[in-house]
Amino acid sequence: MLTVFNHLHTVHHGKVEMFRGQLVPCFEVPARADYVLRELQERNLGPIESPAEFDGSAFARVHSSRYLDFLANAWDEWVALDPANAERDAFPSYWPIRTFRSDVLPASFAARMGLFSYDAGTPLTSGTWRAARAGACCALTAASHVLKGARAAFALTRPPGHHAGPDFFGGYCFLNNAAIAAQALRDAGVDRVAVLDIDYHHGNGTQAIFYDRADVQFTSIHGDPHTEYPYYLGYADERGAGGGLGFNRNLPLPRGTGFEQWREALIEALRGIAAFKAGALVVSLGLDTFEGDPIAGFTLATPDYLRIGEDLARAGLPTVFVFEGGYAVAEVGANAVNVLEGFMQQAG
Ligand code: OKP
Ligand code: ZN
Repeated sequence: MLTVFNHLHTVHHGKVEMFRGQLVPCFEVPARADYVLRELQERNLGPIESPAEFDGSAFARVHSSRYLDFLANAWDEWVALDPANAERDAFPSYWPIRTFRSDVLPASFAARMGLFSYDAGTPLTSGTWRAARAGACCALTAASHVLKGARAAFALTRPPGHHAGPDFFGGYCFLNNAAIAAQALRDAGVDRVAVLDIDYHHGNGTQAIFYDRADVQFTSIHGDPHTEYPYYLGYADERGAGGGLGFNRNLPLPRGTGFEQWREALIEALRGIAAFKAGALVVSLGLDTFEGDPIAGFTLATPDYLRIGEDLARAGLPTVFVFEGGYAVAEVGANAVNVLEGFMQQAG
C-alpha cells in the first residue's frame, strides 16, 4: 500500500496539555508517527512518498474561512501578546458557551482562541499550522491516488484530525484530514462517500461537518461518551439532521470492551456502509483501542488489528486510511501496520 507521509509532522510538538488541573507532558508526540513509519519500512509495506502541494481551497470546503484565517496567524498573535510566549504552548482561557455570542469576532486573541476551540488539552505551537496543513495535503494526496485507481492509500500524519470541526480545534486536532479527504472524493465526482471512524474517541468533528448531509455517511465505533472523551457527542441517538437524517451512525461501546464485541460493532458498521452503496471509504484509523493505550479503555491486542484490516478490505471499496490516535507509542507502529497489511492480504 502506498503511504503519503507528512515529514513536517515534527514541527508540531506540544510540550504540555492540561489534565485534571495540572500541565502534564503531551500524549500526542512526534515519536508516534516515527514508529509507524519505521514499521512500514521494516515490513516493506509499499512506497512512501511526500504530499503534493494543494492550495487552501480544499480545506475551505470543510472549515470556515474565519477559522482557517485564525489558525494561520494564531502563533504570531500568541507571541505578540508577550515575547516570552515564544517558549510556551498556546492554550485557550475563555469559551463562549451557551448564552454567549459566537457571531462576533473579538479583537482579543485570547477571546478568539476560545471561540475556535473546545478544550484545554490541545496545545497550539509554533509549527502547528505548518504541520496540520502538510497533513491535510497528505490526506488529499492519498485521496488522489485512490481516485486514480489505487485500491487504497494511507495518509500518515499528525496532528490527528477527527475532533476538528467546521470552525474549532480540540482533542489534539486542528484540520480534519479525514473530512477533507472525503469532501475531495465527493468534489472529484464520487457520488457517495462513507467515513468510518475506528479511533477510541468519537469523531465529533467529522460528525459535525457532515451531520446534515446525505452524500457523506459517517459511522463511528468508540468509547461511550457518558464516560469517555469527548463526552458531549457520540451517542447512539445522533442519526443526522434534515436531509442527512439516517446518514450518521454512532456505535458507542462501554469502557473495557474487548475485540469480540468490538468486532460485532465493526461488522454492523460495515453492513450500514454496504447498504449506503458508497463509491469510496475513508477510514479514520485510530489505534487507541489497543489494550496498552494510556488514555483509552478498550482491550484490543496487536493481532486483532490484522483481522480489522481484513474485515475492512471485504467492504470492497477504494479506501483512504487516515492516521488518528494511538498513544501506546512503542506498539502503535505494529498495530497500524497490521491493519494495513491485513487489508492488503485480503484485498489480494
Ligand atoms: C484524540 B484522538 C488525557 C485526556 C484526554 C483528549 C483526548 C483526545 C484524543 N489526559 N484528552 O481521538 O485520539
Ligand atoms: Zn482517540
